[in-house]
Amino acid sequence: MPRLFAALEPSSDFRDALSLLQDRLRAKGVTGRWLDPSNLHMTLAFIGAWPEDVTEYLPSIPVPFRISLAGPGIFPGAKVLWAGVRPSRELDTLAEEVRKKLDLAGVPYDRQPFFPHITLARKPFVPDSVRLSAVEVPSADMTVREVCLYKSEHLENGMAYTVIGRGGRL
Ligand code: 2AM
Repeated sequence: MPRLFAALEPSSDFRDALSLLQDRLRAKGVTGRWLDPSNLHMTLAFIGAWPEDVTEYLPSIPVPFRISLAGPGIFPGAKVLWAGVRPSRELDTLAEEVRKKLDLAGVPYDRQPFFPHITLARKPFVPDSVRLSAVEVPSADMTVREVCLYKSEHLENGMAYTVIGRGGRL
């Protein structure tokens, strides 16, 4: 059964900025299992193993809006190093709408509160001398036009996250 999640796909400029942020963190001595730039995404709802394609339940975005890259951080437990996405009302509303639609369709998802972030590395190690808040964040914005359905797969060389559907396009 595929492992599914709903997420935003970075534009190519946004992806380049994230990759540059990964480079800057590496240059400061931060290590970890870095996500390949092709795998970077911003999760709105994690569904997990589910037998059917749920693309038809993804909301469309009648009024596109902008999101901006923010500074890096680490969740308590230090398992994930992420790049923040500046919180906004539009983004919160979109995440709520995705989750509402999944609820209506009877599709289960992880109910952890939405915290907009893009995972850059798993199992990170940040040297004591590095203050994440002092790392220069490349400036990046993108327009959000669609919600993507992603499939998560274990491949020989690690995880791969692939877009398998796009909301509002049917
Ligand atoms: P994370 O990067 O912060 O771990 C695919 O696994 C995506 O779904 C990742 O962006 C991951 O967030 C997110 N996700 C959210 N809840 C998850 C869960 N319970 N298990 C695995 N991934 C989850």
